[in-house]
Amino acid sequence: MPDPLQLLDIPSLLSDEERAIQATVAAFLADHVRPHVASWFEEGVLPRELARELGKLGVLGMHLEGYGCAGTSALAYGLACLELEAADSGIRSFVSVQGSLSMYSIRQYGSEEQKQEWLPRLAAGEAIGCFGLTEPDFGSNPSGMRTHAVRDGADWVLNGAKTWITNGGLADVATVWARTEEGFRGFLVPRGTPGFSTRDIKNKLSMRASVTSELVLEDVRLPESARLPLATSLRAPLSCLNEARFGIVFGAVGAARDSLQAALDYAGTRIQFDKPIAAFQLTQRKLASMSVQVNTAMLLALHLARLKEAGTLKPEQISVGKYNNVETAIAVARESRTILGANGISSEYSPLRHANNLESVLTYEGTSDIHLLSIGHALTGIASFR
Ligand code: TGC
Ligand code: FAD
Repeated sequence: MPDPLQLLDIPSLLSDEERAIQATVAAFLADHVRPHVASWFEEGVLPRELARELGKLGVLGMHLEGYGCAGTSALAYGLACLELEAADSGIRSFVSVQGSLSMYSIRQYGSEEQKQEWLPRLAAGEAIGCFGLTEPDFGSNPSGMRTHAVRDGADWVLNGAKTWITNGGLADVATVWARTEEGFRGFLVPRGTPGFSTRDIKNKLSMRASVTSELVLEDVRLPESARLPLATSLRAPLSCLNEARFGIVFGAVGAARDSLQAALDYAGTRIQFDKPIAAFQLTQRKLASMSVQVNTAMLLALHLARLKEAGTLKPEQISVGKYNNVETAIAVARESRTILGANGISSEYSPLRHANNLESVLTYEGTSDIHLLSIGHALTGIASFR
């Protein structure tokens, strides 16, 4: 079956280098992830060894400059996210959190010593990072966070709890956001620091090939050198979210493309009433409508990547992409699953796994409601979050 994105000849809009990076990531996933990911999803695991393999592939912090990072274009990073999420949202989420939240927070707001200590190991997948912003009582509204850090002589003492933290139970270093008397600040908390513990969240019906955890901080004592020196307000963590949300704009296209591809393959071979079901007009209507949605979502992603490369991409434009592409992807995944009939509920086929994962993607990195409010704010000049 042809790549559904060939319908509008979208690959012709990419450079040779961008196409080569996308193909390399897709080939890695075909060998190392796709054969196993349905069982990882069923078992609710993500093998830690995958981190080093992704490090060797060069996708961890690939859009960052220096310190062992590849320094690729924003579009190349987006295309990698697309392929990663076409395999499973959990794999893209691992890479997003490592590169765009953990590494980006250190690259952008860290000291030279912090960058030297962590970035090369995180880029190689020798160390794993996580990013703790959400708390049990403060998700969409991180400005209410209770986790706090208090100066004690030359040290800081942190208390509080974070929840729903991707990679939390795997992480060697956590970027933890806390309120202080001086404003919001970020801290690097290494695994093993006394008073710092993690507990994995089980029984997820979505994003199962991903580790999601609580972080608990009980009188965690850290030196001043553990604070991210350039992070001086909530603007710092929110700017990290822009990076991860950008990757999701592309990742969602990957989950949708893979779902459509599964439906196209199935419809071409499944015979009912003596014909392949692809021959029925109602099936073709579904396939055609889904391919329009996947291709237009991809054009939006490409446009945002070009704005990012030009240095003009605004948060509300990322909101347009995150909102539209995730809502589109979940609709496509659900529609694809209907074409597969009973087989559509089996883990042998990807669409329902994608749809289940996308329930998390709809919620994290700003719910669809929050992104609509960001767009509304940009249109009207009136913030209506609170
Ligand atoms: P507000 O007063 O609007 O903003 C505080 C300061 O931050 C600035 N700012 C931004 N800066 C850069 N990028 C953005 N997207 C920004 N949004 C706001 C703002 O200009 C201000 O700066 P300054 O200098 O004036 O102080 O803050 P607010 O409290 O009213 O909240 C605004 C709101 C609701 C949009 C924000 O809180 C929000 O985005 N909430 C959603 C929370 C969220 O997305 N959490 C995600 C946690 S991480 C995660 O989910 C990882 S999932 C795994 C994966 O990625 O794969
Ligand atoms: P709430 O904020 O309680 O929202 C509940 C509902 O109310 C939603 O429908 C929301 O849209 C709506 N709502 C809230 N405020 C408004 C408003 N002003 N107007 C209209 N509607 C509103 N967080 C991290 O910090 N790091 C991570 O690595 C991370 N990984 C995650 C991984 C997974 C699998 C999941 C599911 C979540 C993860 N999160 C992470 C948390 C995620 O960012 C939050 O779940 C998200 O920000 C929403 O917060 P909440 O779940 O508390 O929902």
